[in-house]
Amino acid sequence: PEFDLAIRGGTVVTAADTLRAEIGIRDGRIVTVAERVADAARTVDASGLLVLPGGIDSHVHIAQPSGPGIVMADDFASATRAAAAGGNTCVMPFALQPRGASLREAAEAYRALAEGQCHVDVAIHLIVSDPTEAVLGQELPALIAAGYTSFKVFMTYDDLVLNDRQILDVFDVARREGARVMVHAEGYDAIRYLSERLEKAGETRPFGHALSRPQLVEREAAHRAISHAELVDLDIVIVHVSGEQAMEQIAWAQGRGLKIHAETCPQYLTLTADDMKGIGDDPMSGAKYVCSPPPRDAASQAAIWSGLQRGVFEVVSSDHCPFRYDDPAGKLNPRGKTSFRWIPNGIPGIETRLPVLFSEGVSTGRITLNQFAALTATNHAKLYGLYLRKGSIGPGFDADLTLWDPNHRETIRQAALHHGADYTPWEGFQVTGWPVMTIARGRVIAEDGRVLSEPGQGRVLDRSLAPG
Ligand code: DUC
Ligand code: ZN
Ligand code: ZN
Ligand code: ZN
Repeated sequence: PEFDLAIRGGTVVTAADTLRAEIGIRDGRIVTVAERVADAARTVDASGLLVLPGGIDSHVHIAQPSGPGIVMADDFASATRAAAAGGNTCVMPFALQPRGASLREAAEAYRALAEGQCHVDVAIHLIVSDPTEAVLGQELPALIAAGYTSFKVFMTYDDLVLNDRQILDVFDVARREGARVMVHAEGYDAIRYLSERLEKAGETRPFGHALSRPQLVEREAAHRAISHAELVDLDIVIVHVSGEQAMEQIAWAQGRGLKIHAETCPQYLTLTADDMKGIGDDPMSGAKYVCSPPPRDAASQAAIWSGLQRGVFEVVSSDHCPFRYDDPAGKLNPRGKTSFRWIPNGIPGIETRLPVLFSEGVSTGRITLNQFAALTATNHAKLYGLYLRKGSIGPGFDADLTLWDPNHRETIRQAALHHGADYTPWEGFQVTGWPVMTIARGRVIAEDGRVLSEPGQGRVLDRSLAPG
């Protein structure tokens, strides 16, 4: 037979097109997309299904050091297993430079941790926490040239925060070397001021987390990041935009012709700050929803949806950052401490991102199928230097596909998920639309909720520089 695999009978969806077509795959790549393709060793019948580009989740945290006594709930095997089950074929986690340590060594150690463990392809971003002369002058340029073409900087957190001069310096390196910078925009000093005031007033519940990081904290930092980017003449990505106010700053900058890219996440479309109050008489259960920035309110959710519709946002990522709930190394009383300030920030979502966005976005008519493909795959590939290899369906692309049943109704349950966390923030959430098969480089890696791949089938990718 001419092909290893043919997909027949489905509706192929890309960022640009929706069409009835067959796909011929050989050696892990798409060779042909046509009305009819030739014989194949195996044929998958996609009748009644959508054939989407495999999900790319360009913002996930896997096995990331999270402070003394705190352990992330996923390693590379479990996170990428969950990713595969959720319709994803590529994820992008972060190699974190600890303060005082070498960025290059952190990148190499993190890559070694991933090799041989992954079910889907992985491309690694860096986190720059200590921009010393050696990092700015040698390590970072060398890493960018070696394929680590994107990195994240933080405007908050004791162990990660960069001051404004440091931000300008790393932006300058990124502009010179052509790298993509992701910015966590929340203001460090304002959060500290509010946190101390709340604790003094006895507000230590998980809900205090939301009160310590109101929208203006994100709005101010987003504006500051935009100003720094304009000063240095750099395109940046403002990640995990949660609030209407930060989004307004971004839309304002885009309206002035600045290339500010933006990402949002399902939690900012479907969860609210009130979730952090917990259920019934158990305020601590609100810890299950503690992430940064925090989810907002219904008005902010509506604004973020309109930003998706208008193109303010290019990507929807999960910001998967999993901690166990009922575990002293996780959310509940970490190391015996009881204030919201010690709850590790982050929620699991690598497996639920696509169903939640499809159901709330496409099934409700808020976004089109083509927007869905762009927001979940194509634009991730374009932003981070993977395009023409990944992110769409066409000759030459890796055969990374998700077969999607748009009519399948499902209730999200922790018991059915594959991640290492012991809960999901979307427990009991009902969705219409579900991934029924995930194909990665031409091999079926998940089908009907069962993961069929072995760890190591996914590769650690080197990347090229992304265009503007
Ligand atoms: N930032 C993230 O990107 N993820 C989780 C926590 C955080 O602060
Ligand atoms: Zn962040
Ligand atoms: Zn994150
Ligand atoms: Zn079904």
